[in-house]
Amino acid sequence: MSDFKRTLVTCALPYANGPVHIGHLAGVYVPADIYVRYLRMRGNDVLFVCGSDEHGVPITIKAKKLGCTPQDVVDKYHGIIKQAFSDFGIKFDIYSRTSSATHRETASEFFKKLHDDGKFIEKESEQYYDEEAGSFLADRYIVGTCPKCGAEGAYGDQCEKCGSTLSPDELINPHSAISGSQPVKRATKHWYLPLDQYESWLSEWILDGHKEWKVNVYGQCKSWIDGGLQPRAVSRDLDWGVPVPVEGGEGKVLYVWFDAPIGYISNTKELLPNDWEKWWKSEDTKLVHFIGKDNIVFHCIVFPAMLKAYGDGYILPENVPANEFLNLEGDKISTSKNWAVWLHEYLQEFPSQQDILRYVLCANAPETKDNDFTWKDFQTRNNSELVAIFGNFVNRAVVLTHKYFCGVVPQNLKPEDIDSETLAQIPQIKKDLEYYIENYKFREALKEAMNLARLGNKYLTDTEPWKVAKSDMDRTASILYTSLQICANLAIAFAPFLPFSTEKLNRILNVEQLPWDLFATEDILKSGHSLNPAELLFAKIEDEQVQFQIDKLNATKAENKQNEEKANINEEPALAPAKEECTFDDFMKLDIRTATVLEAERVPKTDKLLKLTIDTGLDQRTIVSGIAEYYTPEEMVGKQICILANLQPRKIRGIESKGMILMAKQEDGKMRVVSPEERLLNGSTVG
Ligand code: B3M
Ligand code: ZN
Repeated sequence: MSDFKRTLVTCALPYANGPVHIGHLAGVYVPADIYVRYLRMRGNDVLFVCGSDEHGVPITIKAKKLGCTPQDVVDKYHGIIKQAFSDFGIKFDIYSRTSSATHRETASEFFKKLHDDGKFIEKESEQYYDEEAGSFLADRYIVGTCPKCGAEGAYGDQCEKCGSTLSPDELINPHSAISGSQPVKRATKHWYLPLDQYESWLSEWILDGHKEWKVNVYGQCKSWIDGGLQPRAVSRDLDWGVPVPVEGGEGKVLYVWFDAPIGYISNTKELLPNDWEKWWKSEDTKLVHFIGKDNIVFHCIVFPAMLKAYGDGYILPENVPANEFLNLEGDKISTSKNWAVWLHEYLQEFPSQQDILRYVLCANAPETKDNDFTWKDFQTRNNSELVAIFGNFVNRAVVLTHKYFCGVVPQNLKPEDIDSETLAQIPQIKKDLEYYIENYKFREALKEAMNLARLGNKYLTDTEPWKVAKSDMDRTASILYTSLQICANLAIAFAPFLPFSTEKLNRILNVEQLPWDLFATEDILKSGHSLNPAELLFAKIEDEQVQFQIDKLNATKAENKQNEEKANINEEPALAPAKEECTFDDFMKLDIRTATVLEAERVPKTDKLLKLTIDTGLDQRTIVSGIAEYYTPEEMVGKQICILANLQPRKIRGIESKGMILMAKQEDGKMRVVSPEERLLNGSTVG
């Protein structure tokens, strides 16, 4: 265990613009909760802090969609999210919200101090402005055609179709999502945190000082730092958020990523108004942020730079165990496409079965790479692990104890080697489990807990007390005594992972939660101790239940497809404007011919260029063409195309290109080569 006196654990504050789903749980909240429960069981002083992130554009967009105020949106979802966490046993010490008065004051004061201390730079820049709506447009409020994939409705910060990160300037045909009008550029002033000034400090702190961070986290930090950090705007032209508290800040609010992480501090303050500082300003506190991979830069670079700039003894995170993403049945989880398993819905369909989901999401957690949740896997893990191994073992041990010993832990009357050999394996399991949890490897840790159940199951199968009982009650007593000790160990090992089932198990064993210190010790359940009647720890998931869920997802998929098709029909891209008249002679100057692509390869160090060797009928020649965005080299080989054969040769990237490939270009950026309807001789003229 570490040398710290206390541990402050935070979880990313979910945006209060929708309910939470399995992706949230798997990536952030289940691992954090396991970690906290474990530390608590070991007697550590822990504070577990979270809350809703109620500012930012995602909230205002949702409000617009629903035709209500942002406050209505956050009030609704804050309640739903808080309830879902509590239903799943995620036991925060406080779950507050960034619209609270404490947060507003704290974030405001934080900004003001950095401002007054001269830690910001002020800059004017040109940003999109909607003249009809009379407001500046956040990146999310600018929509247009994606320059990468041609999809309509891409946002100024991202295309949801192809996942590319965009800037508003890249969008084709940008227009305002508020009024639909064409936005104009207008100058506006903002405050920036000059991250470049913190670059060498960050490099030393993370790249030299935290090599133990998860590879995905360390790697992202390294690429940000190596790429050179830029000043980041910490204010926005928006009317929803914490108002900028300094002169010139009218009509502006703090950037949501500036105020949200301060939420960790304000929520601590709200819970412990007189005692919060020891959690934030003492070198004895270990600060750990649990987050998803899209939040790494904010937690490892921006927030630490803010804390460093503020000074006053604020500590920095000791670790930031960020997870990758969880997909659902092979597709990216998407709130807008309703492609998710919502926690509140799960509980309606699988009442009181939170632990199955906790188990599956941890066993399959996206710790090192994106992972997939499937209902089939959910069923298999429940039926063949929780039910068949853990549940089955406990049930057999308890039922047999009731049958032969009236539910009282028997005496160890006739021990044999197999008993001590079995129990002797527990200390190693405990050690491994501890190592894995302390190093944020929760999947591996959970495997160890399940191995303990496997050990018990195997022990019963090997010793067969139901047979021995026919002739040797003393030996039966020892077997059940040993089995019940394993049950007690299981009630400790699984406690951080499966709180609801562990509670049941404790009830069956008739014990209060056993402390971690008893794990792998002898004689946890004394002979003479009475058990309660057996209950099933887990129930089988039937095929029909799984099929119901799959059908539901298929229906969502079909609906999405229909909507997409409708949208495509309604939103045909505009055509390019007609060109000026030309003479017949002008046209006749162009030598357009059919040709076949013989070879194709990418031009090294470019995204767009292919080098093609083509047969024009007249000769074989090289053309360099910017079509790599639309065709792979393999797709091009063998294609018959049309070329402008008499275009003046020119050098592109040092390669002589003779001619041009004719392409049809749709206004949204989509391009296709022009080919004769039927294959012709190469060199046939087009005119
Ligand atoms: N609300 C983003 C997210 O849910 C954000 C996290 C804030 S943590 C300070 O991805
Ligand atoms: Zn795209």
